[in-house]
Amino acid sequence: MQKLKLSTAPDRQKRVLAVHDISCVGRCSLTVALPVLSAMGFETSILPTSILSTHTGGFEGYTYRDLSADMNPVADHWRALGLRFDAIFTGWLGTHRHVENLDHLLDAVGAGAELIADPVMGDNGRLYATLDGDYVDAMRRFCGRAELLLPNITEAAILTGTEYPYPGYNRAWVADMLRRLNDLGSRVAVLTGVSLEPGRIGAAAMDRYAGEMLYIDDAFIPGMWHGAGDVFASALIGAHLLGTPLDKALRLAVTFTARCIRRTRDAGTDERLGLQFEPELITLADNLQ
Ligand code: PXL
Repeated sequence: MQKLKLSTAPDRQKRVLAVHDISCVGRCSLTVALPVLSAMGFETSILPTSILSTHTGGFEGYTYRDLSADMNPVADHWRALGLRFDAIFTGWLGTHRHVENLDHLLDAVGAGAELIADPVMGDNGRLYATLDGDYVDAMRRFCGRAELLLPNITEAAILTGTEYPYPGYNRAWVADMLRRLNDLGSRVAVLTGVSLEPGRIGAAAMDRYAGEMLYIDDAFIPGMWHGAGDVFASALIGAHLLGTPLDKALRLAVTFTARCIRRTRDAGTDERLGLQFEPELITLADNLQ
């Protein structure tokens, strides 16, 4: 098979692989990662893990087609082509089989790629209903390989075997959790959906070599903002891969997500349709350094 001709120029466009489900309706996972990373200038390839008619958050009767059997043959084809990625970004995966297939993917095309994992598993202290203990075990093991890890508080508690912080937490708890996440193996841990004062919400991060906690927040807007984690993660990853320092990348992603939430709240559409991020993409691209 004829190998791909890949650029080695230092200023070449970076290529990112996004590995998530396709929820056909309800803006999350690939229907967020692909447009956001494209708008930020990346060549974005996708590996769909499954296809659902909608996401699973609040819809009844959604369809689900498992594509796990296709993942390894796809990776083998890419290996034969000599394909390489600058980063591999994983999100909602479906079952433990999908997570296990990632080892094969990394063997095939992972050399030189930065592995970025958003271990999508749950929210508000609860595991998503479709996931089970095997999934959690597989995800915990896989996250040990990630260089950048982006859980919310529920997922961080599950990954580190920590009690969910009910009724709340403080700055010291968040800093400790970031350290525990980095102890799993990551260089940078980012904790999403962190609120350190009433009426505010944002994200905290720690680079294991810097050791200090960064925290950026914005106004809290009550609601069930489906896909907000994916909007935030995609923007943060894009900025990070462009070489933006962590504090600036965090601010860019928090501000972008807050603007999308505000716009969605003002529009008053069904929250299950996800965030109206598309009209904000121009501002996001303009704000890149
Ligand atoms: O945005 C997270 C997500 C992704 N994919 C599917 C989901 C969810 C959250 O519920 O159900 C299918």
